[in-house]
Amino acid sequence: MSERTRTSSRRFTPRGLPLALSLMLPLASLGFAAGASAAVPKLSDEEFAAGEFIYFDRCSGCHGTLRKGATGPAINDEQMLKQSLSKLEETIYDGTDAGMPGWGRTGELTREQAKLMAKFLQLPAPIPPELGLKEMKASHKVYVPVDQRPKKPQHDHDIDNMFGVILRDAGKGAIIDGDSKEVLNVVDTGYAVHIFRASATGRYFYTIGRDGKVTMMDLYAEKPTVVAEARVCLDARSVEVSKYKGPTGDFIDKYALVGCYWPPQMVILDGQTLEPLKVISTRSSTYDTNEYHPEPRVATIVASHSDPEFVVAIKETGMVWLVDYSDLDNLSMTQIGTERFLHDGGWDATKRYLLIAANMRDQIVVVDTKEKKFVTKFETGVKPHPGRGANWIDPKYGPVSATTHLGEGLISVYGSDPAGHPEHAWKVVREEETGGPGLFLKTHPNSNHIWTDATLSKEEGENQQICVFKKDDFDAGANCWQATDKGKIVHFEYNKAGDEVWASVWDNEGELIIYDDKTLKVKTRIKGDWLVAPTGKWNVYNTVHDVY
Ligand code: DHE
Repeated sequence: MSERTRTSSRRFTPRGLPLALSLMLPLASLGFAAGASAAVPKLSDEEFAAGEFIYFDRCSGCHGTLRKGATGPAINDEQMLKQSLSKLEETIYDGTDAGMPGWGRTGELTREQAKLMAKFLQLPAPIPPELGLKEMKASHKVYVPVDQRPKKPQHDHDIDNMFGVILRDAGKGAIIDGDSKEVLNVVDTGYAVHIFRASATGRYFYTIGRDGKVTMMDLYAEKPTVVAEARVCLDARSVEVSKYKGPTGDFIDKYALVGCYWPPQMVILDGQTLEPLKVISTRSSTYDTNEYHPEPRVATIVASHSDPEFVVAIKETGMVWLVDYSDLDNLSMTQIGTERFLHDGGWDATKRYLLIAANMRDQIVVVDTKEKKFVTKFETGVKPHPGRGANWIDPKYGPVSATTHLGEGLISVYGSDPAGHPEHAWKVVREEETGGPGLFLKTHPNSNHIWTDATLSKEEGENQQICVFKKDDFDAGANCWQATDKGKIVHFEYNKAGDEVWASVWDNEGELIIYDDKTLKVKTRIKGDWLVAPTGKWNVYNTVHDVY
């Protein structure tokens, strides 16, 4: 059997099912000595491939494909060789106070896998291959051609109140009728889908897998089905669909944009068929020091409602690109310097300002998409993480927006109405403790509540809590309760009417808990063998109209 060492030629195994399956094989005991690692470790090809997949699945999102760091620190082989294998194994298994999850403690990695990863990190990072239009087109499939799709819905369900739910570790997605709670279909998607987005008409749901596979589902079909797919990245987190109709043209559902983590690029696809049309590289320079970066990843993407533009956050360089899709042959864009390590974000209530977390700088940045300019940035707390955020009207401060934090149990509320309340705009006006370090918050214009999770808390039971704040009595603090005794609570979504909230129990035997938003009482629980590791979920109407 050949072995990987520091001097081995670098290569990367393209990710896919065979690799995922290889993970399910028990890893042989690796038998290396703990202590300062003077020697470079050795891994067999099989072990190296398993390490690559675990790195891709659990580590690259924070540390980067090339291990140059982003949300997590840089972890290249030289730095890792300075640590003993036992210390590295402990970090991987137990996590750190700085916020790294303990992958062993959370049950995601076995002790043997943590040992394997310690060795893997002391070897040079393999450089993954590039992916061009030719390879993307080879993966492109249209299952139902446009002219064979129905002209109107083939069922009586209210499409606006349908929900798309990620079944993360099953590589599937579920479509659920938000009124009857009937599971309309469970469909194959890419691996570990990160988000769903609805098309501008609300007819299609698009998903993006961590493996870069984008799928689209037709909600007019008798049973929602996948009508097209393509693999346009090797690692990805975001997808969005064009929403502009106006003097420049009708681009409703015309284009989809997928943002890749690797290769560092974005891809414009036909919104009806997912045919890949154009690749735009993000390799460029940092906004501040103007140094070349080999791996600027695409983080959040939103579609402008008022211009034919995708608004794209480029993580490592700290740039926001306004990509004008009205003429793909003569593509133009505005490149706006903001702050490094952009991650997630969404619109203010007017959909003019985009508020994005530069999480490793503890800041929220504000971009004015009308003037196409950077507005400002301000500190909130340790690693802000708004998801798409939350917008409401505060009785004292007027229109406000808010974020939770990865690094502490804190909700920060800031003014977001520079026209009507300039004195509060882009300043933190309220802060309250949540149940613990969390990922998401959500509200709805028809609700008096803001819901927060504490998914990242390491305290026993805290990550199973939900905490809710009142818009009209925010100072009263959070009303918190333990919502489950298994898995973790993650992510919320309202129904179209804004009177019901869906929360996920992130567990292999997952659940969706549906609350009455007024009484905070459980209305119903959705369970089933098919409900494997539910994470994000999206209501069609709220997603089309960016209601949050
Ligand atoms: Fe996410 C949003 C990246 C970890 C669930 N996540 C996003 C977005 C990005 C991102 C760039 C914004 C997409 C957009 O709006 O266009 N997420 C990353 C990471 O890099 C990170 C830190 C590590 C990784 O390797 O993926 C990460 N994310 C997670 C998780 O651990 C979660 C809980 C489960 C999972 O899939 O791994 C998770 N991320 C989500 C969800 C959203 C999201 C549910 C969308 C929130 C929304 O309301 O739109």
